[in-house]
Amino acid sequence: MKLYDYPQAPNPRRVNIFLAEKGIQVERVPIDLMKGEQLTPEYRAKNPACDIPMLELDDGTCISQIRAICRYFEEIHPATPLLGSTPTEKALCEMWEHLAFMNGLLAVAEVFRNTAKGFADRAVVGPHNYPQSAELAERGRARVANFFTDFDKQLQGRDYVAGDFYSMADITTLVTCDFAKWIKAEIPAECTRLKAWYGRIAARPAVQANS
Ligand SMILES: N[C@@H](CCC(=O)N[C@@H](CS)C(=O)NCC(=O)O)C(=O)O
Repeated sequence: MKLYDYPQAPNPRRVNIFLAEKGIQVERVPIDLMKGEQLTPEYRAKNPACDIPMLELDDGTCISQIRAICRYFEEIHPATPLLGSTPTEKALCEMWEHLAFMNGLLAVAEVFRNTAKGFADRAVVGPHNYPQSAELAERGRARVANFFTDFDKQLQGRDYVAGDFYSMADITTLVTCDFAKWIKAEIPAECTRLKAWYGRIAARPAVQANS
């Protein structure tokens, strides 16, 4: 199988950390987002969502969307579970990973893509072009600030985002905190739980290897 990758970008990094945690090696196919290689007819034919990462299985099946890709790897490599072990853990992991993506990573992206010069008509990832909006960028900043305080609160009395187990929810949250630096947003000093958690997760070898 092949993983279509652009390791500099935040979303592919989520899968790269996930795979490193599990010790899975996969052949990589580089797709240069700066050159627009995700929008070529060849790539579009494999992944109509025109995003990265994307996993192509040996039988030609193409799987995009990180939650789907990680689900696939969790099923074929269940050792070192990263999507939870019990029904409750699985649900909590999915819940908090989704919240980190929706309210964190997409909020940062809302600021970044609506302000960066190179994204003039590419404010939204995907096959369709959308213009930038200064109002969405401003709203995104407010959302990022709330993401930090909401996740700081979630970490009260918990070692990890979804509970007492390390999971994909931590990976997406950590990648979001790092992506926030692209818009010059840092974990606020008063978010002491989030800061302490960040220090522990960032020190993990799988994270260090994908930094
Ligand atoms: N919802 C997607 C997000 C993937 C995504 O947004 N990837 C970005 C890179 S961080 C991308 O492919 N961007 C292409 C573009 O900017 O046109 C997933 O879960 O896989």
